[in-house]
Formats: sequence, C-alpha cells, structure tokens
Amino acid sequence: MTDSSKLDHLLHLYRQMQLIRRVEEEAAAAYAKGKIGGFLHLYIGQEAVAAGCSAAMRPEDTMIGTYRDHGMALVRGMSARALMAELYGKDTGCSRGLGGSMHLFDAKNRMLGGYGIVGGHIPLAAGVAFASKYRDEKAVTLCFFGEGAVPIGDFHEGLSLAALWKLPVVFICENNEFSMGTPMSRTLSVEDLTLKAPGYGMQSDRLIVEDVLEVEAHIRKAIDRAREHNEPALIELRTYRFRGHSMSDPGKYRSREEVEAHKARDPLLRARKQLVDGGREADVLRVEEEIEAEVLDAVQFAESSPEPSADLLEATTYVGPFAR
Ligand SMILES: Cc1ncc(C[n+]2csc(CCOP(=O)(O)OP(=O)(O)O)c2C)c(N)n1
Repeated sequence: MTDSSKLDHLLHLYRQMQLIRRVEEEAAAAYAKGKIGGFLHLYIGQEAVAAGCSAAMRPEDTMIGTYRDHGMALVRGMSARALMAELYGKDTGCSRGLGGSMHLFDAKNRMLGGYGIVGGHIPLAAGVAFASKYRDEKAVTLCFFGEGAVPIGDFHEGLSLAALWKLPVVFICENNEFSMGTPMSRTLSVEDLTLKAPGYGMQSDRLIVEDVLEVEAHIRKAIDRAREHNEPALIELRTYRFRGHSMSDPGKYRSREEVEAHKARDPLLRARKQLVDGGREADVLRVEEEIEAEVLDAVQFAESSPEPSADLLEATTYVGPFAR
C-alpha cells in the first residue's frame, strides 16, 4: 500500500470511529433528557475495535455481539438514522423501536445482534458459523464479547464446539478491564485470556488496542485462517471504556487519573494525529463536518419519527389467530 492509499484508508476508519463517537455523545445527551429509556451502554473509547475489525471483514461475513452494540451496527452499515430512531423507540428504528439499544439487528448487513445476556450469543455465533460452513459460503463470523463472558458456561460451549467442528468463527474478547464495576482481577483467575484457547486446540492472538490499523492487521490474519482453513480463533483485544458501564453507572470504582491516562491514549485521537501529521488536516475537518451533519440529522429524524403503533405490538407479540 502506498503512503497515500494508507492515509485514505485511515481516513475511512477515522470517519467510522468519529461517527460512533458522535452518535454515542448525542445518545448520552438524549438519554439525560429522558428521550431514550431503558439501558444505554456506550462504546466511547472502544471505537477502534469495531472499525478495525470491520475493515478486515467482507460483506458476506457476520458480526454478532453484546448489548454494547452501537459501534458494531454503524460499521456494518446501519444508518445513524435507523440506529438513533431505535434508541428513541421509534417506528423508523432498525427494529421498529421494539429492540432498543441492546438489541440492534440488521440482517441485510449481517449484523445479527445485540444480545443482553452475557455470553448467551457465543454458542449462537458457533451456530451461524456452522451454517456458513454447511452451505460452503466461505463466510466468517466475528463474535464480540467482554471479558465478563469468559467465565460463563456459554463461552466454553461455544469455543469447544467451534474448535471440534472446525467452524469459521473468530471470537473477539473486548477486554475493557471491568465487568460493570468489577475489575477483572476479581472475576478471572488469569490475566491473559488467550490462555483459554489451547485448551480447545484453538489459535489465539492478543493486542493492546492503540492503533486501529494494527487491530485490522491482527484480525485480518485470524479471518483469513478461518475463511481458508476453517480454523477458529480467540483474540483478546485490550481496550478501555471512557464512560460508565451504562448511563446509570457513576463509575466510582476507578480513579479519575486512571480514566484520564487512558483518554490520553485514545485510539481515535491517535488516528486523527496520524492523518494531520500526514498532511490530511483538511480531509479530517471535512469528515468531521460531514459526521456532525449526519449525526444531528439522525437525532432530528429520531425526534420527529412516530412511535410504533399498538397494532405492531400485538402483531409482534402473538401468533396464530391473533396475528395480522
Ligand atoms: C448472564 C448474565 N449475568 C449477568 C448480567 C448482568 N450484566 C450485564 S452487563 C454485565 C457485565 C459484563 O461485563 P463484560 O462482559 O466485561 O462486558 P462490558 O460491559 O465490559 O462490555 C453483567 C454482569 C447479564 N446481563 N447476563
């Protein structure tokens, strides 16, 4: 890749990261005003994971993850409008307002959720990968979860089957060091989570997330192995969330200094600096302006969209004689 095309690619990833960050900031503001209800888990600080991983994927590949899913949906191509409207519980949302923040879903773009039960989707990811292999689609499933899912039974069942049946799936542990307010030292017996992989005869890799291009390069290797040889892998990406676990978390379990130290190593700002140092400041400013317009438009769209009708609730709750 030439320096110029590398910077073009980085600009594309910066656009995605900036879109996620600004969507999350506006969602937080709307939540504080009572416009968004339920739980809201922000992805601020972790954007380089979704953007870097997505860059290594093909359109036919699948992403499946946890309730911290806004970034995943956006990088897979869900519009900011459909996402924001879903957070607002509006009829124009990706699931007509019935799924909400934790259950984003976009079958067209192969983003298969958004799951609220910690670890519950890991065996589902193995199932999706099984289907791809069975149909000989040469498609790979990327399954995202936090380190809080690692001691959960579903993690072991999913990884065990994926290795046994040689499924094209890459398990990505986004280790942001805390499960709600609990540090990993109190939930896990080892710090290196890839130590779990050899127990299943599975490949593994581990990376501190600082540079979005580095994330892409590592994940690409795992995706290629999965696609070409049906070799599953467990990847640990060490990252950090800058906000609380959810909007209702004041985050008293970690010091301001700790959070600020991580913010100083923000992968989004690093990408921005690389672009500016590479002579692309004008492009950066243009992208930021475009993202600003896109996100404010999404908020306006969500605000002005209608609520789902009572008919929709009935039709999606009952089957048989009650279904319309
Ligand atoms: C099976 C199950 N147990 C408990 C919860 C409550 N809960 C929601 S999020 C969470 C912490 C998960 O932390 P982690 O997996 O590290 O992901 P993160 O939120 O840090 O991205 C817990 C315990 C749940 N949703 N599901």
